[in-house]
Amino acid sequence: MTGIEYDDFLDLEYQPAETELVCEFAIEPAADMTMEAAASRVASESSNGTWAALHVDESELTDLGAVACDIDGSDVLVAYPPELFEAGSMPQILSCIAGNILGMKAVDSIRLEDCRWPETVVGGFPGPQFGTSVAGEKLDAEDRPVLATVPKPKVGLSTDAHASIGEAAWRGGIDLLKDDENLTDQAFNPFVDRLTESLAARDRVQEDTGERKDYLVNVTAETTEMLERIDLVAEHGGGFVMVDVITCGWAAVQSVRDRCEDHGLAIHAHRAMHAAFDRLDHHGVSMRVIAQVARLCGVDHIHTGTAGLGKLENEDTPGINAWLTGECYGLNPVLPVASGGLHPGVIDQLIDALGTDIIVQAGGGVHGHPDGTLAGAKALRQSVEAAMAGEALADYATDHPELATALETWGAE
Ligand code: CAP
Ligand code: MG
Repeated sequence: MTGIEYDDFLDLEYQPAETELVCEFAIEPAADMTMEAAASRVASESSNGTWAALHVDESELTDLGAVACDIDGSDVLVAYPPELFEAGSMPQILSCIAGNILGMKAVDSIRLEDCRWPETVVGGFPGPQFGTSVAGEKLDAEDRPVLATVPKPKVGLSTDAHASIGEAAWRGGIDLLKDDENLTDQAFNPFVDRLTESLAARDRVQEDTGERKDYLVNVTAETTEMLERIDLVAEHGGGFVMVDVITCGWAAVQSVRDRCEDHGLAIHAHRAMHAAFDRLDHHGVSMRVIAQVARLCGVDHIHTGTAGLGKLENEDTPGINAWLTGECYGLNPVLPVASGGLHPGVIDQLIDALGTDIIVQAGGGVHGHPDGTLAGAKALRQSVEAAMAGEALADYATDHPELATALETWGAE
């Protein structure tokens, strides 16, 4: 008989094997607990231990215990044996490494900051089908940021109004029309009508401008319904779908990834509700880990913030983007999306901070232009042209009136 006790899960001499999933946690132990005691409880509860010492016949047990193997201030590394995980099941992995431990009394707070994903685990997942290559494969934006816009107000526009705003935006130089996160299939703008009218508008603009355009239509729904909506997008000639990945859940995202591969559709991941996990800097799950999970599950784009230039709180956008586009056992890189309070006056700084392999998404910063959506779209495209040419926005604006008006309205920071 062997004992499984909390102490069995702490070994500060232990060197994790390449095959193990190593998680970095920031931990604040409970008042009556040492860091060692808290760390061993985290390793235990997230693998095969519990609060009571167990007495198990070794011959009947696969040893799946995790090891808390390094403590540095509040940073704790925990190594997980790959056999603990079901291949290709993101819910199962998260139930281990971001499950019960987030609510344990042994810690005052705990945040999953980062993961080192081994090939043994990554190999169970497909990764993105297109990722960064959408810019050249599906659009004509290979040498510059992809431009997207979301009509505002985010809900309430009729189908006709929504499609005609999209048409103006595409004509002004936007590549992707995007639905907002809470626009799905409501009575004021039903899904199928919006899909068909918007794609008809897209086709007209493509014909007139000779530039490929597409539509990030929000298919978010209960999973079976969502898969049917994906089929409809393919049937009507769309090239992309948008999914609210956090509110849908990762199991649904995995199903979406499969179905999108059947049709050659790319997946735009919106992250509404991510802040419930990542906004507190001492508790929850970091956006870095959420982005990693999204890449493994196979989204092609994901929102990662604006490096502090927009309206929302952001966590280390450059670092997250570097992970999404860096090497990961051959998985395709994900195209990061900068969005939230962006307008033409900040595009030069945004490109300085994040480079050109991004989607720039602006809602208010296009449709709030005093001369309307067409002018707003032109202004955004002009700001990108200026930044790509290394010209100051104010200089470029002297013979680009739409940009000039945008800079007067919102300033050039
Ligand atoms: C942007 C947006 C996006 C946010 C989400 C909005 O609109 O459509 O949902 O970007 O945040 O409704 O706020 P604006 P994030 O361009 O008008 O701000 O990208 O950080 O996930
Ligand atoms: Mg939105």
